[in-house]
Amino acid sequence: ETDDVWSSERLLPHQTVQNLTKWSMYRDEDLIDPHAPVMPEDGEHDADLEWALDREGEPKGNWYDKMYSIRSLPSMRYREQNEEDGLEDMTQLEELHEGSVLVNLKRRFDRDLIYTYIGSILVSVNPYRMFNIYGTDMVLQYNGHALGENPPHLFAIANVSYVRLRDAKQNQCIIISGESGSGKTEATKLVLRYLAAIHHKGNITHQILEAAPLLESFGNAKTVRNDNSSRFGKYVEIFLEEGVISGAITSQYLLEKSRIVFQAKDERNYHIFYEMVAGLPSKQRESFYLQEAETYYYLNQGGNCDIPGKSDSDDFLRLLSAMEILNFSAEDQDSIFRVLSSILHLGNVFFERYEADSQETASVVSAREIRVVAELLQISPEALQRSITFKVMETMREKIYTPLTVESAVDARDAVAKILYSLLFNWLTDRINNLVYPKNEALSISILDIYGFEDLSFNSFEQLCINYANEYLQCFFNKIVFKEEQATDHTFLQKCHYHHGNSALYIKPKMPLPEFTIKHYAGRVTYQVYKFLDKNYDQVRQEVLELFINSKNKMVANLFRNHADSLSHLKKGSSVTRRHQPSTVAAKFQQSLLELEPGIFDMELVSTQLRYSGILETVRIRKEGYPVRIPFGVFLNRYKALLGLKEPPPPDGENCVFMLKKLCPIRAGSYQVGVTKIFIKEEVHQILESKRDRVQHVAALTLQRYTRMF
Ligand code: AOV
Ligand code: MG
Repeated sequence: ETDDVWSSERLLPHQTVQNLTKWSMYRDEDLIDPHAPVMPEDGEHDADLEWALDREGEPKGNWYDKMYSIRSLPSMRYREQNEEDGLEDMTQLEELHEGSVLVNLKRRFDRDLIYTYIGSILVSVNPYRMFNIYGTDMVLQYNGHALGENPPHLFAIANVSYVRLRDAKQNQCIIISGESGSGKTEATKLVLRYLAAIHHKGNITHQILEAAPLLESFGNAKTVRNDNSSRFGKYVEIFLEEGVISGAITSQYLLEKSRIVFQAKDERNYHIFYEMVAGLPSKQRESFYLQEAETYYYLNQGGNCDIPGKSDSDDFLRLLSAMEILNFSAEDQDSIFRVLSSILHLGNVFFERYEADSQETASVVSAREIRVVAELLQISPEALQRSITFKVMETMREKIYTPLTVESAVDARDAVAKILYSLLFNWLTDRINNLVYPKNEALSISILDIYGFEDLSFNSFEQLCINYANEYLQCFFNKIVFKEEQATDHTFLQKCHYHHGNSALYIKPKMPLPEFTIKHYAGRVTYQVYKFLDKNYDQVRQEVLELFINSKNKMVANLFRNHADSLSHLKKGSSVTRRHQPSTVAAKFQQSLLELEPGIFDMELVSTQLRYSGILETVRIRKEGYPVRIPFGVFLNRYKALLGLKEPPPPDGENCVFMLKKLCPIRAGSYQVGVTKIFIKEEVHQILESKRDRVQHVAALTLQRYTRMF
């Protein structure tokens, strides 16, 4: 039954650099209150448990007497571990420094163990080759088991998020961070697949799974770092109703628009263009006047239109089947390919410079392209040509047309291409959301997958945005992980170091160059601000909007009408677009473009990543602090059944400590008692949770036995 959702071949298509991804999981409310208790309230499952234990345990008298110790149950936490495999949980490292963390990760990596925990945070090292660890057998192995019971795996994280959602009735959020190419997007898809395999029902799950590769076709591209690099941020909420997936909402952020009109050396435009050009049946190709990818300026600037190991025509067929599953009508599909084709033709519109009244102006050389674009989009060719060669000023009585220079005309042309594509991308997301939108209110597990940190040979506005997004995420991560841990002077000091070291410094260049440097958490990046463009060119001009609103093509007209509507709700603001000039400071960044092979563990690269991703700090803090803090009442209620109690004892610290000591071997310093909460170490928490899982299992068996008896 689970097999069909696993059959997609889209997984792990191509590879470039090796990297490290860090996983973390938070509850929704952590976004607001980092001090919120980590433990859930007990749910209905405990009622069954109590019922079962009642039959066997027969608790009587005062609560101290009612206990029986279940310490004899084997603790899954201390599952046999092979010493040569290194430590599964780095909070257990005895000596803690960068070297020991690195050695541990490498030792595991060399034995094909790519996942390692830091408490409940998962670190993964991208192997760039597929291991057989994501099959149905693995899904079943991880389903319903606490973190420590199986070797580290992202399925364990996915399972925990589900269990917490169910028990605590709270929304969950999985945040994936790591630099470009580290495996975030693949991880997102694997989590989706895990959830789908276990909690699927009917078509909607299938549609949710197919939406991911569809959006990838339109929002991912080959970069020098990653053959399948996400060029937009994605936040997917998966809604679960009574244990099955009931819908999803995808939010997307900041698609990289400049790529539509410009690609750096060895990069490509969005996959979809190449897939369409390679895969469209010849009849449709002809009706859209399409030729080979190499003939289009918007596709050939990177120098190579192919990606080794990727078949664009096969992927196009897969895209068509995804569109079928997502109910795209033949008309929808036609409109989509029509818009995409028109963008390609638009890119081949060139201009000529001529002088009129001693003013430099642009005239269109490529009359044929203008005609084709106008025909495809069903707009007036004259109006199209005018809109990219003239600026219009409207007075009370008349319109004044001022001719544009060649440079401005190119910008105007590019602006039209960018708006067409980005509106199409938004439309696709909306379309998918409408289809799989949850019908009823339900709890959700969300996954955040953004573009990874980038430091390229030429960093422009896009890199600034991407790195800013990562900076923000890292800051959020710090806030959660480090704020959670204010137990000691030491962690306070760590926090100070951390924040101090990370503050974004603005560094002026020594020479008067049009660039600036920001000291990011992941290192210094110098950005080239070659020129700030006239804000008009990213803000689509009114006459361009009108031109497309009047299109005879329904979809094109709708795209622009909705856009115009939404604009009228927004205040006008300036925006900056990118200029494409060769960098004068490229050389010093060249070394950062590492070409790695599959299966190689680059110590230097991984150690840099360790440093900046705050992993070492995380291990230290998790190890030394008390990351789990539970209100007395919640603690006693949650674990009461482990001691055969029906009612929890009065909520105070003393009772918590008593219960804790009964349940696990306690060392000095493995817990602290606060005013309203008990603070415990990660490993103690895991022992408690494992026992609770085990008791629930025993309870289920007991229930079965009773059912059979009657
Ligand atoms: P990213 O999402 O983190 O980069 P991807 O998820 O696209 O990175 O991963 C890049 C490549 O690494 C994939 O195309 C696979 O070839 C390989 N890969 C990823 N995860 C695994 C895995 N678990 N096992 C084997 N190979 C893997 V970016 O989107 O660029 O930040 O903006
Ligand atoms: Mg990605």
